[in-house]
Amino acid sequence: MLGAAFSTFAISTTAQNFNIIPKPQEVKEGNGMFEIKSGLAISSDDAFCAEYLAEKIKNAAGVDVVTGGAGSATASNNCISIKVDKSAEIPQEGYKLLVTPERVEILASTGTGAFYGVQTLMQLMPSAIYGGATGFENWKIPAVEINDYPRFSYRGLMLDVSRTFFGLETLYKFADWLAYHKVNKFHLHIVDDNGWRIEIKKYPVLTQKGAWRGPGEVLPPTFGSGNKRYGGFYTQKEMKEFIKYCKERHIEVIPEIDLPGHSKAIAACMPEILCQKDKDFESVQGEIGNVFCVGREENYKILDNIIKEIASIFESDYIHIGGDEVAMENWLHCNRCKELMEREGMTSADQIQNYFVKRMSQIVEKYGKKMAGWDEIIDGGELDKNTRVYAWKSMKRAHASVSKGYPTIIQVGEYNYVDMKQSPLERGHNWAGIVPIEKTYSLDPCAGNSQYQFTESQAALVIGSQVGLWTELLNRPARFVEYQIFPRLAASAEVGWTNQNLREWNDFHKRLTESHYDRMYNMGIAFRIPWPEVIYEDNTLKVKKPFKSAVIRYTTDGSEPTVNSATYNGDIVTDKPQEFRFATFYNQFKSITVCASNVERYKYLTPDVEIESSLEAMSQRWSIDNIKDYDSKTYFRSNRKAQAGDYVTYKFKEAVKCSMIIVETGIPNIDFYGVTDGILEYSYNGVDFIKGAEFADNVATLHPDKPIKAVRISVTAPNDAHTLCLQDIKVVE
Ligand code: TNX
Repeated sequence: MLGAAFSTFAISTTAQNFNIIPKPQEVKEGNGMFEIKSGLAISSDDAFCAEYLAEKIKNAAGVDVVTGGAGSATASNNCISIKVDKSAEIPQEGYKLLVTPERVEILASTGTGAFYGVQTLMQLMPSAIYGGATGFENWKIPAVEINDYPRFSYRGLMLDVSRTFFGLETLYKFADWLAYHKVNKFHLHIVDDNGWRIEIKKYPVLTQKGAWRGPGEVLPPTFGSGNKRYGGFYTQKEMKEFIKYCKERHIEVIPEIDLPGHSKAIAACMPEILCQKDKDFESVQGEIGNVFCVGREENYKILDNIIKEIASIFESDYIHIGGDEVAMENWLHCNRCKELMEREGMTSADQIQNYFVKRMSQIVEKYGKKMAGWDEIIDGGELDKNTRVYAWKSMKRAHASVSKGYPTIIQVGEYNYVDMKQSPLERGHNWAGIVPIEKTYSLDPCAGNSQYQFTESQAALVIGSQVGLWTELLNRPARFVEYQIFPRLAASAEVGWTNQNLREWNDFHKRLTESHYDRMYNMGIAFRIPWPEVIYEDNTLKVKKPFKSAVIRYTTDGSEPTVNSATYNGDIVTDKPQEFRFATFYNQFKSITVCASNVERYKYLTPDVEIESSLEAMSQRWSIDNIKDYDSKTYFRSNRKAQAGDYVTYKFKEAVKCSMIIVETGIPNIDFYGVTDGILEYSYNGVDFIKGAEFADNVATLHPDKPIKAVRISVTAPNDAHTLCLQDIKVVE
């Protein structure tokens, strides 16, 4: 048992001296340090915990460590003892950690609790513990007593591996990273329109064909996969091994097979699952042919076969069946669905969805699992009250879910969607707003928001929260998956773990920037670094560091700052502020590059322009006129994919003298559905065109040396989306 030594510990109300994330429920500071020395003994009731910790210490501190069963090291002073005692009065997943100058003890009532005790202990060590860098000096752990347990039993991450495929190496890294943050659920969005990513033995076609997109594949290229074959999948064997790895780290892997919409990948392989109708209706994402027919009885046999295999691969009690964003009009025009409606006395599409969801719950239960789904599943009729609802659209929908009595996970866009931009300047979606880490941190899952507050009994139905990464925009830049998830996941981990009264943004931010950045760095995570705020005033560039220890580097010639650029050390007096570029650095990682926010980087011209194009607009809203008004909020969307030979010519009324023309394609500021393969040409006389630049990442740039009359986008291969979006060109003086 933990010794009487506690009484000598002063109680400190915050753990900030230790900068632990997620913040423990109770921390009592002690005196002195425990020093890790060679010959360290780790005794444990939990062999995995002992080996896990020993491995980390051996690699990082370079000392010998011996491990053994419980009690094996109690006599020794140089020891860490990990005790799992079922009868200990410690909550599930909770632990007590005692560090004195003599010894370290972890006590828990479950292996999970012991594992989390180990995680906290690691955070008390130098962050090299995560990096495996040997030879680090001063392996000391401050004396402390921590009593800790999670607020919520569900603390998760959702990752969409369909739109962008992530290989197993990435998944394994994430498992480690989640464990370090005491996150215990890994929700894999494993099937969507743009790729089927798990082997199903009964239907090998799903991964032979449905896992691939590209020219000549059953799935068209999209989201930057371009004019090449793109895809991948996990075999059942691989997935089972991964699940085992996660389980050792106390992480449950929850599979999602998104149904009955978002099903283009399977429909492309097995078109017979679709409705019988003469017209196609698009999903919100512009996909057609992606909805299961609800009236086709054979479909339930197929789904039964699939769920049977999913249930045997994944150990989770839950199977998530999606249910979101279904283009339901398809059902209302399908003979079989109409017959079904008639037979069942249904009058609305929501009821058809409810019928489908109920059939799915029967199948899921047949294989010993419980069903989960997105918040749309609560519409159109009742479901079993054990159904787990993932609220995503809004707090209003979360409120609707708990009001109807369903256990609910909060993954609400405006707080938890880490595919959203972190600032207006960064890549990402924005339909749920800008989601900076402060916003993620500000969520109290049990509270709702000012408009939709939860009563006590409603709050009791909230079993946790998670951040989710959808991956339409994840094709670039490199390691963007880490950039989007971290450190927002650290904030979310604390939302899930730490009691609300202990949480405060400034305190979290301090722990994050003083210690956790360094931990993440050592974990090998290319996390997002905030950029400096720069303003130009009184002939001076003034920089506000985004955090105390931030290193800001800058250039004076408009180029990208690098690790070798000058370090900012105070105000810069200049009359050429537009030439300066700044970025925050964390060793080799850096923030986005900015210039002074009140200085125009370029001076843009707005010459009168006429457009000629082989493409037609999807509708009046997306008219070609939108790209000649120099209003970046309006843009053009074509009614089809672009093909080789398609063109768009911007013809100036008068020849324009300018230093540069930047042609960005795709949705402005979100930057997808652009030109995949194409060239930008220009003309001095409006008739003869000269090849200028090739499009790369949707953009091409020209530097004309005399006044020009026209620029032309010439598409050389199909773009990797169902539509092509175009913007105003940027003409730089
Ligand atoms: C909505 S969230 C979706 C996803 C998209 C996401 C983009 C949900 C259940 N459906 O299919 O990827 O928005 O943010």
